[in-house]
Amino acid sequence: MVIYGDLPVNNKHWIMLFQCIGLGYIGLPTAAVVASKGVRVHGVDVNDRVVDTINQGEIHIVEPGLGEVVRQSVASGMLLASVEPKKADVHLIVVPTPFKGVHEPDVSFVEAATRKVLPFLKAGDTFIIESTSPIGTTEQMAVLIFRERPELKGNLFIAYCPERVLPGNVLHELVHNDRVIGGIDEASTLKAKEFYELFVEGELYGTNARTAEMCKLTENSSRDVQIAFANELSLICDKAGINVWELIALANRHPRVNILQPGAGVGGHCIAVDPWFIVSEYPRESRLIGTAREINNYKAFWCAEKIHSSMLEFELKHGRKPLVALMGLAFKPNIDDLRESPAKYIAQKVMQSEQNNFLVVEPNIDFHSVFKLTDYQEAYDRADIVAFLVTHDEFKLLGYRDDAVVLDFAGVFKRLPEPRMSWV
Ligand code: SAJ
Repeated sequence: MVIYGDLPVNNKHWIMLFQCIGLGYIGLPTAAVVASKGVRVHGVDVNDRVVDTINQGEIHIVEPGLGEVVRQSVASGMLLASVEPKKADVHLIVVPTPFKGVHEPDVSFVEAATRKVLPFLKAGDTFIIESTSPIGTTEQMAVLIFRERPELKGNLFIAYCPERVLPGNVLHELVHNDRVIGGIDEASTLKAKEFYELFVEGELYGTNARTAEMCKLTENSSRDVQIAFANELSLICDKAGINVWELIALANRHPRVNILQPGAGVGGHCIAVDPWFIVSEYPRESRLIGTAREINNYKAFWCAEKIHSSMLEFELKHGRKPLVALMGLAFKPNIDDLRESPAKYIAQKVMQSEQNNFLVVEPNIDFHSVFKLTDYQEAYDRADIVAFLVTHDEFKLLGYRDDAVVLDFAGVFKRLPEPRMSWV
């Protein structure tokens, strides 16, 4: 067992021990990067299997480059994981904020983590929340802390700093992205900034806690609204017989237009979730944000309906049921993450009544407990109807099949299924 006290201390840091509560997609990379800067890190997670895995120098998530940083940090004794918190100088809360009820943010994990660390806080400590949180959460946690530990009032720095990293590029973005840091007071903002200066090479922008909380929700809502615009265009273009990909490429030649890409819907645990944190609290004021969410959800439903109607058309025309290839299950290209995936939703929906006539493809995973997976080339070659749900790189190398019905929802070939020239 490694005892922190036995290890050489990097004296240039004022932080003797950094404590990271939550060792998931954001917490673990942050813990490992901070450890790699010569600061001792105590990582805490409720899951003892996660803790054991990390203490063996291994990782439980898929993220390029992370395995090596964790291995080195653990081997050097700078990173140690546990299910229990301890005294430290900086405490970072990086736990999930899921939904409860109808799209209401559930901050109970943030609160539980705060309560767990409460007995270990001491005067002069810095307490930072990174979990995506509804406006006012940091202030609420400050109230909770000072109610239980009134002697710390005026002696604790409390701030909110949202994470902004893109899954798949976390290690680079963790260091190079600019950060927004909002303290409950000026001193807290400055102290939290000092912590991020240890490993962030991007700019650090100070503000208050509520603005920092809203900033995170705004970033992901902005992307959601912009994708909804692209998805809405795809619905209009489908009816109008216009190639939406060509349309967007042309419109984007305007110097002040930059439309995103339509797809099978919006997935992941961030963009498909965070806008609801605004909508649930400010429903009357956030009509555009709420509508964007509905449009992006509807797009997945629409894709499933399209597959169904293509299957019926095929059966009417050929007198037999078609074989359908569902290409991709991940929530976005070239990853193995299926969380909140519109592609998975579509597959589940179209396969509800019958499973036999579908070939499900996901080249980034070997096994799925619900779907029997087929090799992508085999599925593509055999199917009568091919529905592209994700633009994985492998799919782009396939030759276009003129002899199949190609439903290119994700924009692999960016072609219309068939020429529709109503003016001829
Ligand atoms: N998508 C489209 N069209 C596009 C771009 C994306 O349909 O033109 C879809 C993707 O296929 C996917 C979804 O949107 O289903 C979300 O993918 P993404 O790559 O836009 O974002 P995430 O969820 O991987 O990461 C986002 C990032 N936020 C922003 O870009 C504003 C990331 O920086 C955040 O840190 C992350 O959410 C988070 O954790 O909040």
